[in-house]
Amino acid sequence: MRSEHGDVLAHVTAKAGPRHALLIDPGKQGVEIAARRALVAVERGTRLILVGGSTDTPNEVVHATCTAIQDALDLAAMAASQSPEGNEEKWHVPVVLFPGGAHALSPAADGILFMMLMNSTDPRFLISEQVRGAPHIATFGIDTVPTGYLVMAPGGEVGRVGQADLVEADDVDRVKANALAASMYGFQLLYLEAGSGADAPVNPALIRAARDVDGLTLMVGGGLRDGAAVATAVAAGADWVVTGTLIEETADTAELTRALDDVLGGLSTHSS
Ligand code: 1GP
Repeated sequence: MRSEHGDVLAHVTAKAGPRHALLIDPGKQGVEIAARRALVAVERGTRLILVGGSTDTPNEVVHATCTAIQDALDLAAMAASQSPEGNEEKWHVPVVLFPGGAHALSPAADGILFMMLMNSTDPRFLISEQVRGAPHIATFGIDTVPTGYLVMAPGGEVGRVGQADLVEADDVDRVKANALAASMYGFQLLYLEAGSGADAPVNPALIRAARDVDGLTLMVGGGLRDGAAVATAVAAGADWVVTGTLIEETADTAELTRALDDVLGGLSTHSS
């Protein structure tokens, strides 16, 4: 299925080199700030906007946030189309739901990471929320990206809310087994999560363990705070790096731009 911003599954799984996704948590920022941050991020080179969080993200708030971001990107695309130096294509970045449950959906998104929290001990996060959400997603007609979601220690809020049996930093065999299971389920994307605001990102050895399994696009997030950490994750095999907290902590556009340029710089400075 093609949304206004193209085929989301094809975009996410494209072999396009390492890319950056900005996480906008609608529970942690107003809609105007969210839209401004997304705009600056795309201007600097971010290729995906994820919208979601573990708490305080009811449908109305998620919808208002997706709408504001889409409006801002559409306006920028229109301005670019009318300028001889403008690059309209650059602004066609999908806005994708990264939901905490079936209560955090919006038809204004281009797609959704349709996730199984693989190490949750609660059936809600393994299958029940997905079943509750599926009819709404079908009505919206938005793209779905079949995603395995695995939460590592320390896990933060998502580990607590999602009742995850956390993967420890040295448990490479467990990550490999989860990656194999994700692949056998037909998931296209595997998201390795340390938890938003984690004091340490996912251990690169765990990323390498997942990378060993062919065919999965790997997304890594939680605790990535600078270009060096991004470079380490990319060298270990991450296709996508996700940052949220770092951007939420910036006070103005200049700081935001500096933080984004540092993170995006990490995509190209890795040595494999
Ligand atoms: C959380 O992986 C994301 O789901 C981003 O984490 O907020 O630590 O960047 P941070």
